[in-house]
Amino acid sequence: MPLFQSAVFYTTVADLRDLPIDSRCEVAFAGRSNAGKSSAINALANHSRLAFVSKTPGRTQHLNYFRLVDGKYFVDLPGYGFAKAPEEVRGQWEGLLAPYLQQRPALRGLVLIMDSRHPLTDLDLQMLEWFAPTGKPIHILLSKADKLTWQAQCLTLREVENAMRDFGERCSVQLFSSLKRSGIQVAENVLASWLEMTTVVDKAPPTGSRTEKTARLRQRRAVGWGARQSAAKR
Ligand SMILES: Nc1nc2c(ncn2[C@@H]2O[C@H](COP(=O)(O)OP(=O)(O)O)[C@@H](O)[C@H]2O)c(=O)[nH]1
Ligand SMILES: [Mg+2]
Repeated sequence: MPLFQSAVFYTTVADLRDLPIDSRCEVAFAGRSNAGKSSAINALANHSRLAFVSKTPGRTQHLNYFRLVDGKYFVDLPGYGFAKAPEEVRGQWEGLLAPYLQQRPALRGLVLIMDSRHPLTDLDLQMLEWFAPTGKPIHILLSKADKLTWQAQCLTLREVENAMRDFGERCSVQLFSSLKRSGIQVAENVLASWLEMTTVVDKAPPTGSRTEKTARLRQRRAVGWGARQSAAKR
């Protein structure tokens, strides 16, 4: 069973005073509106509609808490980037988001979702520049990877990895697709370690299984390819 499968919607917080007091560990999800944040939370929880409750009118501007197990939560933050009045943006940032991200002891790290076709927007960079000095880790999901070719995925990953060097070693990046359900295990491992939860390790295939034979065959082919390469160089 996926680790976060028991996630349930818990509460919506519009005021710092209403933050859950029993929370020991939580992970916040941020990103531009439409980047795929709700879909990523749903994919991690293996639940098709869980995070879409945060689309309910009245909840989109607030923090939405999903309880994983006792005292551990995912927190869906308001998406940024939609045209809003500057004073509204400032009010929300200064009154709720900034103090939450900066001062919440239970917050273990930030997952930043970026559409892999348009990563590193100005607002993403502002968020990174602002959050990195807290010293807490940041994990970037390059979402909707299914919309890129394999080659474009590799290029984007490298580009974002290079840009992340400026933000210190507590920042990691991966490709992700909620649609194809790819990258989920990698993300689950990162979040499990932040939340001090234990991931369920798949059982190793029995010796002599087809999977193992295929792996050996692939290894042999790879070795053969390497050998041809070095022969060509000589
Ligand atoms: N192709 C594809 N579309 C996705 C993926 N994740 C999200 N979407 C689509 O992108 C749109 C915005 O997704 P949503 O999760 O609501 O974004 P949010 O505003 O960041 O919460 C929706 O139409 C989703 O169906 C993905 O992995 N692949
Ligand atoms: Mg959403």
